[in-house]
Amino acid sequence: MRTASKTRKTNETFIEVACNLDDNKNVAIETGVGFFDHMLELLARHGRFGLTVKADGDLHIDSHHTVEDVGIVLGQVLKEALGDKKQINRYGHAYVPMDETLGFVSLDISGRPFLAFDATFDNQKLGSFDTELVREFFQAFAFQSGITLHARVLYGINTHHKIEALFKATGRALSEAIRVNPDIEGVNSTKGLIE
Ligand SMILES: [Mn+2]
Repeated sequence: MRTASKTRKTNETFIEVACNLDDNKNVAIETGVGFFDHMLELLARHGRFGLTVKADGDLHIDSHHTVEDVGIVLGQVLKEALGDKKQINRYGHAYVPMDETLGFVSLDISGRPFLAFDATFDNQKLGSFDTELVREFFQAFAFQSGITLHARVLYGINTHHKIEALFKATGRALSEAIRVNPDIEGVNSTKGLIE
């Protein structure tokens, strides 16, 4: 089983993340930020991997440190669980419609972190979640996991729909990319190594 877990403590947050890429039964998210819990649960469910996240952050300030630090630790845990990346598809892509909104994500588990992010949100807050943190989360996640991540809202109106479409699309793209494919010999790169 491809599993990993990590605990990270700073003066701003205490984060515990565990994932299991080969068993999706256990998904439990508790960050203290309701909308963010909703998004992480969608990410795991559509990614078809097990994920537990516990975060105790400085929410009396705002949700910034908590959301960013969960992105950091989640990226690190995913990278560790993927191990030598042998036989994984490596690439994943997904369009996700959400009523009037259409989201798109294309990613490569490349070892070359990059974020291309193209989305704007009219609503600055959803509950206690600041919508500008969506980009911060994806940035932290892509850079710590070593994933080349392109995320875009093609069109839409409702902020909740737009963000939800991006998280679902990321989950679905990850589900494809992390999947072991018996047709692939070794690492899916002519280089023979993905770091
Ligand atoms: Mn929703």
